[in-house]
Amino acid sequence: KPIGFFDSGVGGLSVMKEVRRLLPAENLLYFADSAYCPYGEKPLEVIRDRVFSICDFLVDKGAKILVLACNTASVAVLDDVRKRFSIQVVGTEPAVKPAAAATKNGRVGVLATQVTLAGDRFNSLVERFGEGVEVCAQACHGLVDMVESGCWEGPEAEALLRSYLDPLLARGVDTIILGCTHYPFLRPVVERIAGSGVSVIDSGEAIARQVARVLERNSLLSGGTAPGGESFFTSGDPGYVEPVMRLLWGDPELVVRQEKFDC
Ligand code: DGN
Repeated sequence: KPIGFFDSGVGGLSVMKEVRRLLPAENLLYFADSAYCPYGEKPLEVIRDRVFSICDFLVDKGAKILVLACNTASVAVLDDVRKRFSIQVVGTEPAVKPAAAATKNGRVGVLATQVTLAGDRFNSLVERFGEGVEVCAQACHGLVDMVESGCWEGPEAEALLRSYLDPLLARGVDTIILGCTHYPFLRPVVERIAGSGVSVIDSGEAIARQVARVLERNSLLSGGTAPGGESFFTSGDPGYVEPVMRLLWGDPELVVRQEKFDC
């Protein structure tokens, strides 16, 4: 049985890559809700309906657990999804805890979507783990679209990222959290702009470890030794999504199938 992943678009592949690294024998299913991307500025009810329909689809395909590889969807509807589905659901959240442990000067910057930063879940993360730390949040309009369109380096990416990073760097942050699963694909540019004195942290590895723990606890780990396979789906146009996924996943043969459902 596969692990079901989804994101508003291609960003969740950054999480699925970490899971693939840690759990090579697992079968993986990925759904990119490209027709509705980005979620960052959508009303909560729309996000909830989309997430429910996608999770239904993944469960129908045999998913043994679900991974909401999207901070925005996790902030908005993780509790609702857990109530609705009987299988285990792993969510995503900005890496405030590791960043608070890593910072030396007590100043941390967070890049994420508007919805993620405005949610109670984010505030409670900062309250729980950010004691004594100044957390500077920066909503990054447009970064998701940029990654979706296959632009993750070059002058355009650099200029937009600079406009978000400069205010954080001016406040002296020594640690930057990539609080959206699309942003790890922009990491090289972020690191170049931020310079060597700044650490850049994302949640991918921690989520992969959490996925492994959940599988183990529920006796769901694949017992096989053969490498697992992957299947990819999108609600958008595969002609547009497939080339981007091929590059991000690193497989020129990867096939993306279209799966549409209204809600
Ligand atoms: N990858 C999603 C996240 O982690 O928040 C992006 C959400 C969006 O579509 N804006």
